[in-house]
Amino acid sequence: MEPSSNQAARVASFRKVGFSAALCLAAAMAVGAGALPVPVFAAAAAQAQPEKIVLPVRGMTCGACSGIIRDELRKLPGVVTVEADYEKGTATVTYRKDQVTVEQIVAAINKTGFKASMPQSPDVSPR
Ligand SMILES: [Cu+2]
Repeated sequence: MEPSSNQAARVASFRKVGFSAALCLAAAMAVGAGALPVPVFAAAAAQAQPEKIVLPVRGMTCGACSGIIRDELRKLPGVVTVEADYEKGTATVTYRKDQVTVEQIVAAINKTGFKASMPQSPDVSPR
């Protein structure tokens, strides 16, 4: 599939600021291209921009489950925003990679009793 010029421009701007363009593009595709919350990035323009990642999480069955994950991840230094969606089975996290790693985020989710895994390629990501 040919990337749209919009996507290409996005990748180019990510590269300029040192983003992992492939990862961000994967996240954007996972949530549907164009659904990327641009204001989150714009607000952080002054400093290094946060990475965004969509993690598959198993075991969530209701809003309280996603709330537990949100509360736990918000305690982690470097985590900027957390959206946990029990219907999709995903946790969408923006974080500062100089302060926290994806491994630490996954470990924090697993500590709650839910099972998070590293992000998959867009082809097999839950929607
Ligand atoms: Cu629940």
